[in-house]
Amino acid sequence: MKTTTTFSAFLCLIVLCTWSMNANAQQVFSNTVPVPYAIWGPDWRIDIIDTTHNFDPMGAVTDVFNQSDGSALKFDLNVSVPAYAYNNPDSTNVPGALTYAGPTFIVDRTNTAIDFPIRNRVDTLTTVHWHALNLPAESDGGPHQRIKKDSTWHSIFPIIDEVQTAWYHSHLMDFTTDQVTRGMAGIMYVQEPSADPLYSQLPNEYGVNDFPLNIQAKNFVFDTIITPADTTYLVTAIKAGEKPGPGRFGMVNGVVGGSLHVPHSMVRLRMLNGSTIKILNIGLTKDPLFNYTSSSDSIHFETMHLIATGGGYVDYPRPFTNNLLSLGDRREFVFDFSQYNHGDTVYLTHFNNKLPGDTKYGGNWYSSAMCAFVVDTTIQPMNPVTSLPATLKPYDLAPGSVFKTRTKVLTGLSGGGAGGQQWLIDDTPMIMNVINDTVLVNTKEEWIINNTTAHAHPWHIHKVQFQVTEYAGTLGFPDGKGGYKDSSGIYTYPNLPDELFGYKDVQLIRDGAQLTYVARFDSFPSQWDMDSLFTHGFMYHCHILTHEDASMMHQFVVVDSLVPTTSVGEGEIRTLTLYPNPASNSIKFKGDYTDSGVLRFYDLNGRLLDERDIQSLPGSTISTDHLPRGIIKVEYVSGNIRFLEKLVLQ
Ligand SMILES: [Cu+2]
Repeated sequence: MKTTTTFSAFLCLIVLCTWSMNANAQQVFSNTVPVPYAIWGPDWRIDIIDTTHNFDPMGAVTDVFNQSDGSALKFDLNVSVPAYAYNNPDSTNVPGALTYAGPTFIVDRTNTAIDFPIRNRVDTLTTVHWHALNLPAESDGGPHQRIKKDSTWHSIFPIIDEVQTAWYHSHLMDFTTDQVTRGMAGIMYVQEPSADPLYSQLPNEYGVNDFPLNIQAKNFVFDTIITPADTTYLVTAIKAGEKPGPGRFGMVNGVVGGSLHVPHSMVRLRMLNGSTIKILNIGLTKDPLFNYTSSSDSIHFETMHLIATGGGYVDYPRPFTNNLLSLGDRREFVFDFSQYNHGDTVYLTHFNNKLPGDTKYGGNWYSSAMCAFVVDTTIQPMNPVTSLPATLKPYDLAPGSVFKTRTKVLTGLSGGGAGGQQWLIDDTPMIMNVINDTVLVNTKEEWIINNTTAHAHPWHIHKVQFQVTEYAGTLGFPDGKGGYKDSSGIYTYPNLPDELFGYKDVQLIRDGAQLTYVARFDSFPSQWDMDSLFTHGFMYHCHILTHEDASMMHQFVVVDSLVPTTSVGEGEIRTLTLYPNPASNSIKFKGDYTDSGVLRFYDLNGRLLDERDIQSLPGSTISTDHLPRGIIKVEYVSGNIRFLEKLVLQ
């Protein structure tokens, strides 16, 4: 696939000379931005597979950039490299196989449990975490829900979240960087066409005027130069985890230099920053900004309208030019392409990706445009949207008084962890069997996150959508010219800059700044109440994946009223594990929890199937002959403590 000839190398050298005055050089957009196939259900199966992927199948990367010594390097990305994909090869209605990342799940809100059987076909442990969703901790797909090779994990939960764009990705302890970087990520739409009055007023035709954009900045590990005179690098592997860096190659849905054809009307762009490390400053421009060289240059950004943050609709379509997109965060924009002519191009640009004062993220940027949108009047949405509603959804702080306030301090140590740095919360690392916080279900809490490090961290918490009530310190947000406004102060609700507004599960906390938010830790529909259990933790962590892997992560449990918070020892946990699973005629338990209690079996709707008194579960053999085949729930109540596990009976 590598087709560089002496002649084209010569041309490259000419181009190189032409562009050597600038940090960035010409990029063409000859690839097609893939629109991941959508799965509407009811067949939600996915397989995690090893695959190979070409990030530049048409050879769009033709440009060069200067090294500090003035010489130039050319990267050849037009090769297949190892990757992971979430695929669904057994489904008959899949139009094309993915070679990278995952399909888009389009899920209606429902109080009925959905079963996502996830089969691990790769030669490593992994997990699949549903980022942004409020679900039972046992279905969350965090570090505890590991899926072994050749086994299937059933993640079962109702979709009770607000209409929003969520996503799913690997969350394996210590290895999230590697697995997400190599493709373990996909997007999920939560929608409610039957009850959401905004559904029909906003672009909603998948792949026509409604697009998922998994925006990533990647680094690649290259071979050494074949011959110095050739100045050509070859891609041999994607392993940003080992030398993560800022990610020089910007891409959308797994291709660099891609074009996406859009209709001559309003289009909904659901942006996810799925990068490993880099915080993006995203905007739409008519110019691809190749010649940008100075922070005093003024860049014209087109105006988009923000309709939703990570947790759902905002109050009204808020005009934005460029905007800060933190790692793991999602933003939905609507942009009006009817102002252009057929064939016109608008670029999705990530501008000068460094944060102010952070010299580590400086340097020459390989390309500024992540993809090109090409207006195509032959694309005809069934129901083209020509104007936006004046208002979207009322926004107020979550009801109720604050039940408890917690303070977390982001800290770091030099000399350990990934990249020579250990990142911590409250000076302590993530330990799998230590619960750091116990939250009483159905309460509202206030969390204060104080970043004492010299690095910005995008704070992320599972299960809940939070609302910023105060931010003190330096806040970096786009200035409309392509850089950042860099403002210091105390911002208090309701007088928040747009950057801090809305339901969020990710918020960037700049170095030295302090974030305060409120969130409700609510329960699930009645048949799921029993799942609020202290044995399954939810995570909160920095979403810079290398920081997460370097231990800037802790866990909390949400307990119900049967478990007084005073009796749950934060920092201690005893285990009880059911095996085998799947099982047929009987099950056993192992672990160090030997207290007497009551063992119950339920079906997935919460109907009691069987109940018996137990003296000590470890060592007992429990017959399951009389129970229905399929998935059932096994509950063990002992004093104020409950264990819960799903069991597959074959
Ligand atoms: Cu961090």
